[in-house]
Amino acid sequence: MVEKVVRFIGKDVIEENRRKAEALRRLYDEAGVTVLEFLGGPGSGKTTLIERIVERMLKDYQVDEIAYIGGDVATTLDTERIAKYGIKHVQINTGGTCHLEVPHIEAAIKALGGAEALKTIKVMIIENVGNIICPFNFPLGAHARIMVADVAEGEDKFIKHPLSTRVSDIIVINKVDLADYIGINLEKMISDAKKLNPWAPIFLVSAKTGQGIEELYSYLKTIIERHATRK
Ligand SMILES: Nc1nc2c(ncn2[C@@H]2O[C@H](COP(=O)(O)OP(=O)(O)OP(=O)(O)O)[C@@H](O)[C@H]2O)c(=O)[nH]1
Ligand SMILES: [Mg+2]
Repeated sequence: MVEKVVRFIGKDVIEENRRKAEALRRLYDEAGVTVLEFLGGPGSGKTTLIERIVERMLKDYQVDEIAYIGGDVATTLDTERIAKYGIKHVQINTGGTCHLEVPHIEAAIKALGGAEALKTIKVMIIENVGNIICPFNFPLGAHARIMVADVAEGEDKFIKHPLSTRVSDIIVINKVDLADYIGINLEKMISDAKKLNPWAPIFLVSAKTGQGIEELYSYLKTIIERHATRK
């Protein structure tokens, strides 16, 4: 009998989540809901960006057609910010885990009223836990995974996190209003991101001033509308 065994189970857990995420995607598609997932490091501006997007979305969609699932380790702070807009919302507290997994989303959908209620929702926004590594390894079946990196994190963020950059469908460089103050070379950030992921469109935005929000929103709306017509 072997007494000392070191097992690396991470891959199995990731694979299992990936399989479950495919089932979740089928559930979204059957319900006709488009799911947008925002991921990125702590404080990169995910909630602020979602606030700007929801404000814009409310000009095109009914308030009860939009839902938000907020992933956070311990607080309800972000969900409180989004709840102000009157959209459907659920908080998930992971209790320490640095990312959301499929069972978290299944529980959130149940809290929203289950598969039937999902049919009344047109767009479901998921904000993952603030972390630039773990959430990217655990897909949640979203139609678009939006990586939010901010200039204050340093211009090397994409190179340092190539896997996160590669699995993203859309890349947002946020807080561009601060770029000059902290001497960030935006061109370098863009070219690094493009080298790692030539397929993802890159949006330069400031969730604070509103710069670039309309362009990002138009792109997201195209995804939502394209999906709705396939229903
Ligand atoms: N200057 C500037 N500040 C911003 C911008 N976007 C967000 N912030 C600020 O950055 C801080 C963090 O923003 P949040 O939106 O809470 O960041 P987050 O990514 O949701 O944070 P976690 O959920 O904790 O990971 C807040 O003080 C925001 O006001 C921006 O475009 N420019
Ligand atoms: Mg947040």
